[in-house]
Order: sequence, then structure tokens, then C-alpha cells
Amino acid sequence: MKVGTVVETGRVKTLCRMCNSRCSITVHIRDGVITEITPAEGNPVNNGRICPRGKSAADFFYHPERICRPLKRRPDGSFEEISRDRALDEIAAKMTELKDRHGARAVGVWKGEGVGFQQQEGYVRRFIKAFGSPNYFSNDSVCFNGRFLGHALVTGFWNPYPVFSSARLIVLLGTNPPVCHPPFMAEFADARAKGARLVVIDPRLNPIGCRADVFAQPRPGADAALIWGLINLVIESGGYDSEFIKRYTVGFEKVATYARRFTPGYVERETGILAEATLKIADLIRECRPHISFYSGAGLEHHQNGVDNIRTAAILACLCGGIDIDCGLAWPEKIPLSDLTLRDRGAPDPGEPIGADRFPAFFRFTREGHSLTAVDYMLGRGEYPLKGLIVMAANPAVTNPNTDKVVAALKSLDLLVVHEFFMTATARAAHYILPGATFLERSEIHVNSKFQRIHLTAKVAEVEGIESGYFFWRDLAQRLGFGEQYFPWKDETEVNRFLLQPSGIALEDLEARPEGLVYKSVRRKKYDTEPFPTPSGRVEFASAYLKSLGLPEIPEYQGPGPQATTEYPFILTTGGRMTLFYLSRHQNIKKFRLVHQRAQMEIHPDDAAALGIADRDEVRIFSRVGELRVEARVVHRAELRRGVVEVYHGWEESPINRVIPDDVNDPISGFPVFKRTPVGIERTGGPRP
Ligand SMILES: Nc1nc2c(c(=O)[nH]1)N[C@H]1C(S)=C(S)[C@@H](COP(=O)(O)OP(=O)(O)OC[C@H]3O[C@@H](n4cnc5c(=O)[nH]c(N)nc54)[C@H](O)[C@@H]3O)O[C@H]1N2
Ligand SMILES: Nc1nc2c(c(=O)[nH]1)N[C@H]1C(S)=C(S)[C@@H](COP(=O)(O)OP(=O)(O)OC[C@H]3O[C@@H](n4cnc5c(=O)[nH]c(N)nc54)[C@H](O)[C@@H]3O)O[C@H]1N2
Ligand code: SF4
Ligand SMILES: [Mo]
Repeated sequence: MKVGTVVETGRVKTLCRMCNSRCSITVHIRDGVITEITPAEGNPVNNGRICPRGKSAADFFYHPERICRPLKRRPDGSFEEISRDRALDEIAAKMTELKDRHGARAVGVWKGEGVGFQQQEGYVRRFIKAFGSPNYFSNDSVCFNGRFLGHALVTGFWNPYPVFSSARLIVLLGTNPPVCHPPFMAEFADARAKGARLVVIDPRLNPIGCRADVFAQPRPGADAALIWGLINLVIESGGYDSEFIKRYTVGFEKVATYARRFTPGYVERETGILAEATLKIADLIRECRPHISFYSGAGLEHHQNGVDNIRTAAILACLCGGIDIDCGLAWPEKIPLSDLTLRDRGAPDPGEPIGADRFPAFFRFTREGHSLTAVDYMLGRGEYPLKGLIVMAANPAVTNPNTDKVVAALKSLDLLVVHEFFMTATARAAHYILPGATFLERSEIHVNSKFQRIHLTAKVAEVEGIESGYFFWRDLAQRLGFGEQYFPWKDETEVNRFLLQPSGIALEDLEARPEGLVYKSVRRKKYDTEPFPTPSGRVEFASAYLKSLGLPEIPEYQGPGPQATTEYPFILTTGGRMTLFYLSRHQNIKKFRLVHQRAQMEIHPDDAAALGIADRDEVRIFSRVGELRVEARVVHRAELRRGVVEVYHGWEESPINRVIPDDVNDPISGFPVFKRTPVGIERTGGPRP
């Protein structure tokens, strides 16, 4: 691997992109070798701290298993190295053939969490639209959009993270910030130092739950019953801002009437949370409003009514008066940047993507296809064939539900191109693998809406033969005949200049400020001067839009989701994150693997005893779609509810998504139910050596 660094010896400041927190880092280089990554000062996002994954970015960059040359699959399943020109020529020829035979929409793209969003997503969307296909898919069919939709349907904007440090009460629902969002922790510490209280609602006693004033452990999927109970108590106590409700909201009466049945006793029966705990949380809310940060995570979103879980939480937050105040539901200011996506103009409209008819609200808000439905189209079970797919920075063969079906679908394609660092389960199914560039090898613009900051990342190094994503899309577009029109920029610097044009910010100014610039100072209570960006211009406790789709206009509680049966008596919840792993990534970093050796299923000691399972025994977990063998970890009885088991979801060789159905979907977002699958469990052997 021949590496060039931008400076022979010295330091380069940039943003860490090992996750979407985007902390400021300093990359240390000596004699052309990256020697260390340390936190950089000056960015309020991370305030001079970074996590172990950020520190390990160079382990990724120099990883001995990294794919450094384009690969083509041979008929026997092995791969041969080919030149980049040949790979791109052959891919373009095949795409043209598919387009001629089946129409452009027979080819799609799938963007993964590896490149995140914003600019890299923009390239992917731009490319496929310019090709003439509407079929853009992404990990956002299973991530984030449930939270986004839940907030956007109520207030018209997404809550891009409260400023926790100014809260008097922090309420966390289905989120585990010390692991998932390390930068939040400094803000929590600030707030706690000033006396703020902490409520954590989670079926699993996670690290943040251990620090809470009130920790409540609901049955998975039942949170909305608790939240309705809190809404009921807030309304009963009359402490909400009735003037605000009158002027700025629609549907309050409907919410108030519906909430009445959610007495603390009813909440206890539905959720398993003691009535005293609900009353205690309501007391804290009364005491601290409006200075409350409600923050909902994947634990609420990955459910059968995930969007409505989040809507309910957003309604509670609005009733507490926390709209567009620092610690509340913050309304971010838009920054004018050029649009890379060709969203509404700039290229002919290719029509609606796969899944838009099944989940119209998802499509309306996200303008993307539904990836779970796309899998059916690949298998010939759609209205038309999906024959070709380019996957960039995703590993759906591990991370999407019903993985055996996903793998079969990927293998059935006439053309599968995977843009990757490593030989993943998804890459193994590809006809062509193109080597991916790490974030250290590209320059891109990032906007952080919480702090209203804009950043430019620095290209720190390059590896001979590896081009960053922009050049992949550009060079493929050129071969397909639309490169000059849609990818005219000679390098990333030119793209970045194009993006910045409407903002009035000069690229040189951003280059000079690696810790970022504030693009607009924070204004609060914008609703005093402008309507909420919802159809009615008000906060929508009831949504006429959802009603027009035949969906409940207020987020009625529908029960927790799929029920346990005699055949599948346990509830499996998945995806509680681990500090050192990121989804399906980082298992190949040796020092991390020493900590997490193999996939485990956490189980309550009484359940384990009833099944004759001892700690570290091998168990089989099975559902109506598949099965998996993993190691049992018998946890402390406080850690999990009885009847609930938990498995991490990213293990390459043990994908728990094999047992998760893809056909139980949230009616608004189309999301699968990652956090409530009825399963059976049996002991199959003793501990592995
Ligand atoms: N280290 C690390 N950080 C990550 C990731 C990673 O893989 N590793 N992944 C990133 C990604 S892609 C995402 S989307 C975010 C996710 O980050 P968050 O949205 O903060 O979600 P998680 O931390 O996964 O927390 C989920 C929590 O919800 C709980 N939970 C499960 N079911 C329920 C339920 O029914 N009700 C309630 N109240 N809680 C429930 C789980 O026990 C778990 O503690 O994290 C990001 N950060
Ligand atoms: N059961 C269960 N399943 C889940 C979840 C759950 O909680 N439970 N969580 C879901 C969530 S929230 C998400 S976000 C999805 C994520 O699902 P995916 O989008 O599939 O994310 P990753 O597993 O991180 O896969 C990213 C891949 O991209 C590669 N990569 C990383 N950076 C780059 C880059 O810069 N360029 C290129 N070309 N490649 C790169 C990595 O090597 C990795 O193989 O998984 C979901 N799956
Ligand atoms: S939290 Fe860790 S991995 Fe994420 S950006 Fe910050 S340092 Fe990087
Ligand atoms: Mo995610």
C-alpha cells in the first residue's frame, strides 16, 4: 500500500468521520506516516475530547485487509484484480445494457451509514437521478427517518439534538449516549453539575440508566403508553401553556380526550412500569418545565409504531413548552448551500422510487425508495425487475432484516457493484468491488445544525490506486455520457466551491478554520415571527395529512407490537450499541476484538435457569424467518426484564438479522421491527473453548 500524506511531518486538523458525531481531531504525521490521532480544541461538538474509535482511525486506514485494487468476481466465486478503467468500463457497459433492456429504473443505488449523509449522499442521489432512475435507497430505510418523521409531522422540523447543558431535566427514551453519542456526555455533566435531573426509560439497564434519578424499564415497544400517561398527568395538572396551545397548535382537544384513559394504573399494566415511577416522572416534569430535554433514540424508532412513538414524545415535549428554546425541540436554521441531489430540478423527473406507493409518507419526507421493498423487486416479486445495484458504504447482508433473503436477492442481481474497504458479506456477493477511500482521503463540507456550524474536512493522505467517492461517480457518469453535464468538477475542491456559492462563505475562510465557522447565530422562538413548517403552519398534535392516508391523525397507542407465543415465547431486542463497534464495522480491529470476542445473547438469570442455560453456553435463537447460534451471557437481574433477550446486530459471522422479519413494518416509515421479535431459545451446547 503506497501512501502519500499532505505534509511529510506535521499536524493536520480535520473532523473525525468514524461516526456522525463529527468531532474535531488532529492527525499527527511523521515521515509520511500517520502516527496518532488526538482531539482538537475549538469545536463545541466535542470540546477537546474524542472516543476510542476516533483514536483508531489510522488502524482502519492502514488495515492489512483493506481492499486496494478493483476486484472482479470469477465464476467460481473467487476474485481477481482488474484495472480501474476496465472495471468502470465494464460496469458502465452492463448498466447501459440493463437500461436498454428494462429501462433505467432497473438499476438502483444503495448508500450506507459508512459515508453518512450530506455531501457523500448528495453524489449518490445525483448520479442515479442523472442516469434516469428514481431508485435511490439507503440505510435510512431502517435508521433515523423514524425519528425525523416523528418530529417533522408534529413541528415541521427535526429536533437536531437539544443543548442538554441548559436543561433542568433530561429525559432519555431508548437511547444510550455514553456509547452512541459520546459528545453528549460533557453536556450532561454540565447540566448535572447545575442540578439537572435525569430520567432514563429503557428495557435494558444500560450505562446511562445506572446514572439516572429515575430509571424505568418498560416492556419493549410499550413506551407510548407511558408517554400518553405523562401527557395525561401534564394536562390534568393544568400546567401547560394554554396561550401557546391556542395560538400555535392544532388538535389539542383530541389529544386531551384520548389521553384520559392512560391512568398510572393503566400505564403500569401496559408497560410494567410501576404507577409510582410514572407519577415521579410527572412530578419532575412539572417541576422543571419548560427546561426539559426529551431525547428519543433508536429504541423508540425501531418498533412497529416507531414514528408514532416519537410523535407522542414530541407532543409531550411541546406541551411542556420546550419548543425552540435551547434545551428543547430546537428548530434549526437552514444554510443556503447548492443542492447536489438534483432533488426538484436540474434533471428530468424519473418518477417515484420503489416503495413510494407502500409508504407514501416516508417518500414524501425523505424522497427515497424503501430498501426493504427493493429486496422484493430484486427477487422478481415487484412490479418491475430491479436488476442492477451499486452499494456504497453499506453492508445490508448483515444490517438489513431477514438477511438470508437479502443475500439471495443480492446474488440474484445481474450487476452488483460494492464500494468498500473490506471483503464484507455484501461485497462477497458483488460482481465488482471498488476500493473505498476513508474519510482521511477526502475533503467535504459538513453542516452541524445543532451548533449551526459549517466545517470543511481536510484530505490528510491518499493511497495509490484508491479514489474517493466523488471520482467513482464522476468517472462512471462520464462513461455513461452524463459526466460533463452533471459531474463537471475536476476535483473535490471545485465541488466544495460549488456547494458554498449561495452561502457567501469563501472556501479559503473554511480552510483557515478547521474547527468550523458559525454560519448563522442561533435565534430562538422563531414561531413568534414565522409559521411552523407544517401544512397548517402550526404544531400538529393531529395530522390531517396522515388522516388523508387513512392513518390515525393522532398517534394512538396500538400496543407494543408483535406478541410472544408458545412457540416463540421470548421477545428479542437487538442493536443496543457497543462502544468499540459501529454497526457491522470495527470487528477487524484487533485490539477491539480482544474486548468483544463473539456474538452474545443477554438473558435474565431466571429465564436462563428455567431453560437450563449457564453463562457462556451455546444457544439457538429461532423465529419464523430464521435461526442463529450464539453464546449466552447471563446478566444481572436488574439489567433486563424477564422474557426479554438482547443481541448486538452487527456481527459479520453471526448476523442476528437472520431471525428478524422484514415484513412487519411501521405503517408510516416502513421500518422493520428491530427491537421486538418473538423468538424461541434453546440450549445447544456448553461453553466454547
Ligand atoms: N459506538 C457506537 N455508536 C453508535 C452506533 C454504533 O453502532 N456504535 N450506531 C450509530 C447509529 S447508526 C445510530 S442509529 C445511533 C443509535 O443511537 P440511539 O438512538 O441513541 O440508540 P441506541 O444507543 O442504540 O439505544 C438504543 C437503546 O434503546 C433501548 N431499547 C430497545 N428497545 C426499547 C424500547 O422498546 N423502549 C425503550 N425505551 N428503549 C428501548 C436499548 O436497550 C438501548 O439501550 O447510534 C450511533 N452511534
Ligand atoms: N437488528 C438490527 N439491525 C440494524 C440495527 C439495529 O439496531 N438492529 N440498526 C440499523 C441502523 S440504525 C443502521 S444505521 C443500519 C446501518 O447499516 P449499514 O449502512 O449497512 O452500515 P454498516 O454496517 O456500518 O456498513 C457500512 C459499510 O461501509 C463501509 N464503509 C465505511 N466507511 C466507508 C467509506 O467512507 N466509503 C466506503 N466506500 N465504504 C465505507 C464499512 O466498511 C462497512 O462495511 O443498520 C441497521 N441494522
Ligand atoms: S464520537 Fe468518536 S468516532 Fe464519533 S466522531 Fe467523535 S471521536 Fe469520532
Ligand atoms: Mo443508524
